Amino acid sequence: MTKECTRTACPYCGVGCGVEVNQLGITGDKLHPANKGVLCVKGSALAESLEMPSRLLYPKVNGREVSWSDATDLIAKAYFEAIDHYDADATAMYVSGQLLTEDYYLANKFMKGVVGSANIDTNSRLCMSSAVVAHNRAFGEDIVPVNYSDIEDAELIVICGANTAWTHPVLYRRIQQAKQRNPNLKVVVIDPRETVTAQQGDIHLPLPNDGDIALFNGLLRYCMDRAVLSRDYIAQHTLGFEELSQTIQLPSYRIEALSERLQLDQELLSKFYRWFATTKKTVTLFCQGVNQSQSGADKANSIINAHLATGKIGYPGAGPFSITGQPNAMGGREVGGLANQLAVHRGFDSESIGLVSQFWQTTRLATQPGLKAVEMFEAVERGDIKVIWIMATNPVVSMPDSQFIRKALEKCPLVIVSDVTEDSDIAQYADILLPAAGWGEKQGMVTNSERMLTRQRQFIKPRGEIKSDWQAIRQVGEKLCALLGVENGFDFNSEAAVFREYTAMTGLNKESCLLFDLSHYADISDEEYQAWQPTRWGGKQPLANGKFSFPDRKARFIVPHEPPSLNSAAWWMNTGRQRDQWHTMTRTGYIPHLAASECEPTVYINTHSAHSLGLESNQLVEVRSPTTTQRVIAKAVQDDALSRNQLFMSMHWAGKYGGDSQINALLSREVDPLSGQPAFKSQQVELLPVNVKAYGLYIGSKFQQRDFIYQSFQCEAKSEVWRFADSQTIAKHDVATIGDVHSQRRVLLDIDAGWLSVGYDEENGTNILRSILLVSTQPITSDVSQLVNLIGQILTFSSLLSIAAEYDASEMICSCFRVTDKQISAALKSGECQSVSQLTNKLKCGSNCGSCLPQVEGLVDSYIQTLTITK
Ligand SMILES: Nc1nc2c(c(=O)[nH]1)N[C@H]1C(S)=C(S)[C@@H](COP(=O)(O)OP(=O)(O)OC[C@H]3O[C@@H](n4cnc5c(=O)[nH]c(N)nc54)[C@H](O)[C@@H]3O)O[C@H]1N2
Ligand SMILES: Nc1nc2c(c(=O)[nH]1)N[C@H]1C(S)=C(S)[C@@H](COP(=O)(O)OP(=O)(O)OC[C@H]3O[C@@H](n4cnc5c(=O)[nH]c(N)nc54)[C@H](O)[C@@H]3O)O[C@H]1N2
Ligand code: SF4
Ligand SMILES: [Mo]
Repeated sequence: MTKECTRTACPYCGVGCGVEVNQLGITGDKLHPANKGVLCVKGSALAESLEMPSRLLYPKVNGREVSWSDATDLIAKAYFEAIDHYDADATAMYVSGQLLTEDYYLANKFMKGVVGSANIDTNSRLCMSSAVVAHNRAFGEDIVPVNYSDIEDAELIVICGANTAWTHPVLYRRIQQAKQRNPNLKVVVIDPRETVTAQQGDIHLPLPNDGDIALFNGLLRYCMDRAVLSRDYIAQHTLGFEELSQTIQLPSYRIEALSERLQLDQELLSKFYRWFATTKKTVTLFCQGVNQSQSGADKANSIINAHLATGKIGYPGAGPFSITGQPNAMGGREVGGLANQLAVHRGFDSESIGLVSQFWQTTRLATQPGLKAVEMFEAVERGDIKVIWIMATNPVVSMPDSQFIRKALEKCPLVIVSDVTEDSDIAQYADILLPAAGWGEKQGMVTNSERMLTRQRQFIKPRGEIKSDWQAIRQVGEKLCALLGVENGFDFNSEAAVFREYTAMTGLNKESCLLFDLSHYADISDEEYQAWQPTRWGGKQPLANGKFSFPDRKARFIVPHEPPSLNSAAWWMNTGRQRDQWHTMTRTGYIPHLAASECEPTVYINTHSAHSLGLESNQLVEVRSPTTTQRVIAKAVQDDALSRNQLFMSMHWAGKYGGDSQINALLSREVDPLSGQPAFKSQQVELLPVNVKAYGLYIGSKFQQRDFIYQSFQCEAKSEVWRFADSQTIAKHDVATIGDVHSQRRVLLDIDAGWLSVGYDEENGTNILRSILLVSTQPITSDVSQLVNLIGQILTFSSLLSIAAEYDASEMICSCFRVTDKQISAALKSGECQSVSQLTNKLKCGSNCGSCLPQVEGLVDSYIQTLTITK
């Protein structure tokens, strides 16, 4: 780490918090407008993330280290030969919203400008593409018309399909603070699950899967019947309301019919409608519960319709607010890195094709949209794509039908992967593996959810032969230009030089109706680029003048179509995120305190449904795809946040952490036909009990993997934790085939429903505890952090007994200080603590990043409720 203070940006979510790095460590940047010094649990763990195991340091071809020059020769030649023998569309690139803007710009230029194919798509297809379609259809451009400060100005905040308390925690904290300042501010949460976000709302509407369009059409109907639509705004600034109004006049959108259809309490529903209709300053936040659906674009448009029809847009405290997932999802959209965009908010119209060809000085420009993510991997599987370069994303885990994606890549003649670790699942499919500079080693620009550009800055010297992604593309780009005999379009010597060309390109929009134009930075000097301060484009309030980006300057209403419902399905699988993990765990799985809250692949199920199936808590179950032979085994945990037929699993479990229990293996490739975004949140599945004869838990450092039916891994500070299960009994004499115990001394104890093996070494006359192996016919539910702490300690009879006694489940609430729900309840019950602040003082929970405060508050609230009931 450098000695000076470096101001940079967090590499995780789209809130885009500023981070300060100095000798003392990594903290929130007090001067950054997005977070003013605050970081969430993931941001607070950034220093630990720098200790990544299995860091990839050298380029490799078929597992053998090679020079960059040899690796990039091979890549350029492969692209050239595929273009020459087939055509440009026989090649592809699949990139990521975690690239920096400069990386993204060069990737887009490489594929669309030099290779001559728009087969460049990105994991933002899985994330933001429905919102992009909705913005383009309604506004004529992919514009987010809201800033974070609108949260503070609003009087009603609607959170639809977003678990903001967990996924955008610092933004959520701003909502909570705004509520403290303004007691009139109301929060409504629309989510089929009663998430932590929903628990904290004034109203929670637990709508059925994909019920959003009906809900928002019903809202318009309510406003229309009560004459509270903004007729002036509709007349002056919009088109298409007539057609929409015919739909919303259907009897099925009357509140009585809706409340029955959506199984929502009519009083609650009309309260939400009344609040929306009567509150001028209303912001509607939405995220993946809206976007990741067969009708994601229509869902997003139904929200935008409601804002346009009531004129709630274009002034402080109002507007539809699509929050971005990844740190630079927005930057990628600005660059134009999706297959159906050309560049800088432009599509494949002839004017744009002309302007972009001229700007890039190319005759090879792609002139039609390329393949969207799912289609792209289908083309790979068919053999139509001969070379694919995958950068900063892990599609063999994160794409739907991930087994299909694996098969496709196995068939592909050349797979190039740029990653920071060789442990990632995608790295296993690479013919050529390129070592990418990760956070802290690379630098460039990112744009957050509110269009604010922040510099990520380098503060660690890259080790080995690590290079930034843009440098890898530059090398290949230069070589491909030479092979094709075209002028070198990659003569950049720094990120600043790339940024200058990119911002100059956005000047193509100057004479158009498009708002996006950063060309005033085209002459920025290297020093100015270095000293860049967080800057938002789009002015104080984009769309404030009611002028949209269509030639007639009017916004469009879209008639949204309701998707088929999964209400009658036996089991509906909803998927998403946990508070403490990031995506496929490659950057958070190895940080012990982040791994402690959901410590094995888990399927959440309503208590009543679990009972009716005779399922005990923590028993393993099998989730099956109704259409393929895929199955996933996971621990069943009862959760009344879910409706009767709804299941929930997190998307994170991957690599050695999740073993074969990766939910996306089951999910179908069904997408929104308009955006191509997969329906990750609404999939039909089957649920079956699993015949388990033995449940196992191993804590130590030398687990021997066997062909168990289930296996998962949790990283702990002093040791590894493995959980496993088998359909065969595991007898005591099998002990040597599982743990490291055969090389040590051990004690074997019989315990309730199983046996326990404790491995230890004798050192200078004392016995040091090395491993604990527990096998039981019953699910094992102990809080392993207590057991882990025993490892390395002197083994005494009492520690042995405490191991045997330690089988009690608890939930990790505060990851920073490892405080469980049990400890909190005990402090409340004993009367020692009666409020969140007392708990924070005593147990420290919530006193670091504050990400768990909503849950701590929830525990205090429910404790107070039980007191009232017992009184
Ligand atoms: N901790 C953490 N934070 C993250 C990430 C992470 O990996 N970990 N990833 C980042 C990224 S890339 C993204 S895209 C965001 C995602 O952020 P969010 O969208 O907030 O997170 P999800 O958990 O994917 O899904 C949100 C909610 O949608 C609900 N939902 C499901 N179906 C429906 C429906 O039909 N209608 C409605 N209204 N709701 C529905 C789910 O129950 C879930 O609670 O998070 C970002 N932040
Ligand atoms: N079931 C289900 N599936 C989902 C979702 C869901 O809600 N449910 N959400 C979807 C969404 S919204 C998203 S955004 C995706 C996310 O899915 P992915 O993008 O596949 O997930 P990550 O784990 O972030 O993958 C990033 C990869 O890049 C590597 N990496 C990190 N930094 C760098 C770098 O600087 N350069 C390079 N070259 N590599 C780097 C990491 O090691 C890792 O292998 O998942 C999608 N999949
Ligand atoms: S909310 Fe958390 S993960 Fe998101 S940018 Fe801020 S610190 Fe990073
Ligand atoms: Mo995302």
